[in-house]
Amino acid sequence: MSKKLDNRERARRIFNHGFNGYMRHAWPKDELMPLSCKGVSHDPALPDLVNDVLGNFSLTLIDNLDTLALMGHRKQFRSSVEKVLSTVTFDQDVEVQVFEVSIRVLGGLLSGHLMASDPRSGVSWPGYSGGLLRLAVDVADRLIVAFRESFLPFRRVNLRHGVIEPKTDDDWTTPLAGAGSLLLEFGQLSVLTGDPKYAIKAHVALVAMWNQRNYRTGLPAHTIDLRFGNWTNYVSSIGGGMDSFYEYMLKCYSLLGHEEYLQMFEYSYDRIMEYTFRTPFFVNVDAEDGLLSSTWVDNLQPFFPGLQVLYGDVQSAAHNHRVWHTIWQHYKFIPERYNIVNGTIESDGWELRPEFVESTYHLYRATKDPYYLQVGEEIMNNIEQHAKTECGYAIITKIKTLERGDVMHSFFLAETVKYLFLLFDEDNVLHNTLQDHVFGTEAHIFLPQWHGHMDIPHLARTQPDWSFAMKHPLMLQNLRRHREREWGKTTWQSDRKRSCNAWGAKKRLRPPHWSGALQRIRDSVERPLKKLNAKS
Ligand code: DMJ
Repeated sequence: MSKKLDNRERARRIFNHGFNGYMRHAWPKDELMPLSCKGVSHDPALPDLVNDVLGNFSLTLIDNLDTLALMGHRKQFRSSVEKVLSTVTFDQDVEVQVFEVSIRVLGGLLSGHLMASDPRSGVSWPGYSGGLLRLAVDVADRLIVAFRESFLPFRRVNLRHGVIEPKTDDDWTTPLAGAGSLLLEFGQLSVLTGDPKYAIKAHVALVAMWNQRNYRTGLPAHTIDLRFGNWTNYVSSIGGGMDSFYEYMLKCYSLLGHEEYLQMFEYSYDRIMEYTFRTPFFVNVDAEDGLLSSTWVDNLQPFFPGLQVLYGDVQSAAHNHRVWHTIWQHYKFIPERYNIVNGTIESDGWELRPEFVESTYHLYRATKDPYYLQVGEEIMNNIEQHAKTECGYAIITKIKTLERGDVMHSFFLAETVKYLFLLFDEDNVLHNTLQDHVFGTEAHIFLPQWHGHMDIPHLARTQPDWSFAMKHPLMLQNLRRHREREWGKTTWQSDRKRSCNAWGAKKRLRPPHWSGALQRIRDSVERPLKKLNAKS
C-alpha cells in the first residue's frame, strides 16, 4: 500500500476510534467526555452554564453523518441516519447559539440528506424519503425566530420557547460571524424546500452587516448591537467571531451563484490585505482607522489560507500556511492565542480544532505538493501521540505539559478528521463525481441545485419590509429610526459614544517592532518559501 493510502487508513482509524467511542459511551448525548468515557448534553442541573450547542440532539452523530458517507461507510451511514430519524427531537427546553446550531446541526442534516438522496454520493438508497430534510426544516424554524426584533438575529434562542427575552445590553449584541454567516445552510435549505424565507433572512443579515463596514477603512467590526446597528466592539480581524463572515461571501457565490457575493468578497479581501496583513501575520486592527489593536493572533485564523486558495491566491495562502506550520512544529499544536511580539502563548490549549488541517487540505488540492501530505502526517502523529484516550480524543489544555481536558468537540471528527481523511483520499467522491461541492464552515457538504435555482438577492429586494433596508448603505441606522417609534427615544448616541470612548481611551498600540522571536519565525517561513520559489 502506498504511503498516501496508508495515511488515509490511519485517518480512518482515528475516526473509527473516536466515533465508536462516542457511540458506545456517549450516544444519544451530544458529545463524548474522552477522559471519563461518558456522554455530555445540556444539563438542567446547571442552568447557569452558557450552553452553546449541547441541545440534547445527539450532536456528534448529526455532525458526522456526512463523514461516514465520505469515508464510504455505507451501512453505518444508513443505520446512523435511521438512528437520527427515530430518536432526535428538537422540541427541547434548551438555550443554544443560533450560529453553532446552524453550522453543525442544520448543516449536518442537510449534508446528510444530500448524501442519502443524491446517487452520485455512492451511499444513497432508494427507500430514503427525505426524513433528514424534514428535521432540517424543524430545527431551522426554531432558529429563525431569532430574527424577531431586527434584520439581525439574536445570538441565542430556546429551542422550545423561542426568543429569550433580553435582560442586558449584551443580550442585544451579536458577533459578525454569528449573524452574518447563516446563508450557506439557510440558502441550501431554501433551495431544497423551495421556500425562500430562510435564505432571505440570512441574505439580509449578511448584507446588513456588510453595509455597516467603516466608511474609511471598509472594514466591518467584531460585534454589533442589533437594535441600532452600532458596533460595540471595534476590533476587526479574520479570526474568531469574524472568520466565517468572509468565508460565506465567497462560498455563497459558489453555492448560490450570484455575482453580488463575489463582489462583496473581492472588496473585503482587498481591505483585509490592506489593513490586517502585516507580514507574516494577519493582525487585529481597529475597524475605524486600521491601527493595530492587539498583539495576538488566534487559532481560528489558520482557516484563512484555505479560503485564499478557493479565491485563487495560492501564493499568499502558501506563505500564510507556512507561518502556522512553523508555530505548529514549535508547539506540536497551535495555541488558542499566540503573541506575535513576544513569540509566546497568550491563551493556552489546543481544542482539536480543524482550521490548520482545512488549509493544508485545500493547499494540497491546489498544488499537489507532497509537502502538505507531510504536514497532514505530522498532525496525525501529534493527535495520536498526545490526544488519544481509551475511548476517544481529548482537547489539550496546557500545551507545554500536554495536560488534557475532558472534551471532544463534535467538530473534531466532523472537520479535523474529515479533512485529514480527504487529504489522503485522492479517489474520494468529492474529488470525482461531487466536484461541484461547497464546504460549510463546519465542513458539511453542500451541492448547488441548478434545477431549483432561486434568485435570493432578487427575492430579498422585493420583500416589502426588507427593500428599504437593502437600499441604504447604513440600513441599520434607518432601522434605528424606524424602530424608535416602538422603543421610544433610545440611548443610541450615548451608547455609541461610550463604546467609542472606551475603545479610544486605550492607548493605541503601534505596529509591533519585530522581536527576535518574531524574526526567527519570519526567517523560518521565508527561507523554505524562497527555496520553493527557486525550484518552480
Ligand atoms: C467549528 O465549529 C467551525 O469551524 C467554526 O467555523 C469555527 N469554530 C469551530 C472549530 O474551531
